Amino acid sequence: MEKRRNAFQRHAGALIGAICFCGAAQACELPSGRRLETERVALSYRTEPSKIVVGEHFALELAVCRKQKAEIRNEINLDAHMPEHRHGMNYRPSVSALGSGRFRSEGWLFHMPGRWEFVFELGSERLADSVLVE
Ligand SMILES: [Cu+2]
Repeated sequence: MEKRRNAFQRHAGALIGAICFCGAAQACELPSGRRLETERVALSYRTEPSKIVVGEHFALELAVCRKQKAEIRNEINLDAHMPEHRHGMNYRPSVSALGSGRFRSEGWLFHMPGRWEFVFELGSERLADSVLVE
């Protein structure tokens, strides 16, 4: 565990191990929010408050579901960065698993206006979503 934490230290992200994303692979019913998917997983997320304000903390509600039976390592890593500026956040959000593929992540803060990209890594699956913060 300690070793793994070190491997992720360069990311200003949140990592949590040993999580079951969902029970069986099934039709992915997810709560409303922004929906992202790959061939193997789908997720929806929303921020709290829904409008991200520069320099103010926000939280993230995330729901994840497997579309296939494929093995997915039970790890989740959440991060955000500004691709044009090549920097990430100055804060490291925490993640807690709420069960049934639901997660709550707190401690997010975008310190500059512009284009930010959320990056959600679920095992080897990587999903990204771009948002404009004014
Ligand atoms: Cu920037």
